[in-house]
Amino acid sequence: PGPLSFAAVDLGASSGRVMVGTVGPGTLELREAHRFPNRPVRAAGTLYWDVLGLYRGVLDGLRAAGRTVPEGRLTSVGVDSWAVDHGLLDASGALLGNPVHYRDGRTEGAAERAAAVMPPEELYAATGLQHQPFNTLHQLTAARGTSALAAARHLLLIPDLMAYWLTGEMGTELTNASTTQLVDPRTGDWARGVADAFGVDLSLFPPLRRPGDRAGELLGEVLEETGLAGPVPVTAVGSHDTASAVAGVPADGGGGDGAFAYIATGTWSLAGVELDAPVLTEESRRANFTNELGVDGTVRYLRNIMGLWLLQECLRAWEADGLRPELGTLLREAAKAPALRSVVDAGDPGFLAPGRMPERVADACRRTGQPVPRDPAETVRCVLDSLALAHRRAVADAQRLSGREVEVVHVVGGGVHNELLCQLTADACGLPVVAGPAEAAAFGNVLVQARAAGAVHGDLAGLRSLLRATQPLRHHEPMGDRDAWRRAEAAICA
Ligand code: ADP
Ligand code: LRH
Repeated sequence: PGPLSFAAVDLGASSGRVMVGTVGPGTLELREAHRFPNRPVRAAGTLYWDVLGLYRGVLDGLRAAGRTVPEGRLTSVGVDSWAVDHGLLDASGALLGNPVHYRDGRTEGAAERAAAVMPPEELYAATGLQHQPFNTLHQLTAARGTSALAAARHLLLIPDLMAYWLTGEMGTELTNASTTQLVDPRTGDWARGVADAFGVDLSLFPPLRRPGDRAGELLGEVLEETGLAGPVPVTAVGSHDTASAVAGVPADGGGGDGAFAYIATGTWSLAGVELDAPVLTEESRRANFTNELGVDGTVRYLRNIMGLWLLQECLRAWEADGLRPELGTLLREAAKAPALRSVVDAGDPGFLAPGRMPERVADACRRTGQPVPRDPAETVRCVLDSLALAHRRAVADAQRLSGREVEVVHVVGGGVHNELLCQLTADACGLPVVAGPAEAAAFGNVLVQARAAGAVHGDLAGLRSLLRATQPLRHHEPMGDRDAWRRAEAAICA
């Protein structure tokens, strides 16, 4: 049989896309069928995702995907998206209100509220999850007493909600479930003690499924809407976008590259290493490293860094001011701006909420006694230097805390298009960076489907070798003054 075609639905915080992957032995191609913006909406004081708008984008994307494959025939569909967020559904399966955005302010004070229920050391030992105010556990605590939660009989994480609308079947995919702070990373099962202590009803979650499991079949109404030729199975993938992105890292498992670190750079930078078992030490908790679950029983041991969100929000502010910023031009100017003139802590939760980003970056420089960026180019340079510095710290901490030495850093995600960021990351880490693919999450999504369908075989290393053999990658060698990064790090840590 010839190569098979798969649709990867990949919903990022800044855009959603439906990609078509063509896979066979020695063949791996990915084409964009449809991309649509993901624009949150604030209404009556709450920040929401436009979840039906996103689902419309998925349907439009599947229709576009069908037009690109012979006889409109897809072998299967897989869905991944950002983590932690969810819809609540009543007993009939109707959505009870719009899913709230993880950047909404309702979880402010989550750390204190949680500590009153369970000491943070105990919570970390049980779940291995870094503290983020938006972890599903804290969102459910914040939603306590609302009529939606009272009426809810099902809770579906965003990709599981999309899969439910596509198939009529409910499930909870494990890699994304691991971001709820309600899963024990040692067993890959629910952390029942945590759920009991926090009063979370685990029966809201439909049964767990794993990447590669069958997740249903496109409903008749979906086939009609999209023009696809049925039957089309939906396959569970690493439905957490970062799990799919890490599966889509073109690392050399054969030892050529040695151990690798990865940085998935999109709206967030997720920087860390892949492990066989979680690290649940107190030192790891204090360093705010997380143990999320990956494809094939792996552990994604990583830290969340604010990522290109800082840049996205600067661009949005400048646009609102009528400046009409053009990203390519700004990046070219930023490359010429003075290096490491000022840096901010790109791990600071103070940058989580939307709004006024250039001013907030300037305020952070002022507070730390550093020069304030004088124009957009200098602000962009400050943001990129700060991200590279945070990448350096995360890669170093991941090695120290896991005991694994790293020889190469793989950068995947939209940030691959930003050559300056990739070079600064190589310089800051003092390690070679391999950049690409930008659409690693879609590749990871497609490869897991393709393996489930028998189009490819093997373990993660085998899937990655197919990526390495077929995709263009860019190499960045570390350059410049190493000591400058050490000094910048010392300034931030002080
Ligand atoms: P997410 O999945 O979180 O929505 P992506 O992985 O799509 O994020 O990455 C989006 C980011 O990638 C943008 O915010 C932008 O900074 C960067 N990016 C995308 N295209 C380009 C480009 N052509 N040049 C530079 N940066 C780019
Ligand atoms: C990246 C991501 C990240 C989560 C955040 C909520 O898209 O899934 O891994 O921490 O969104």
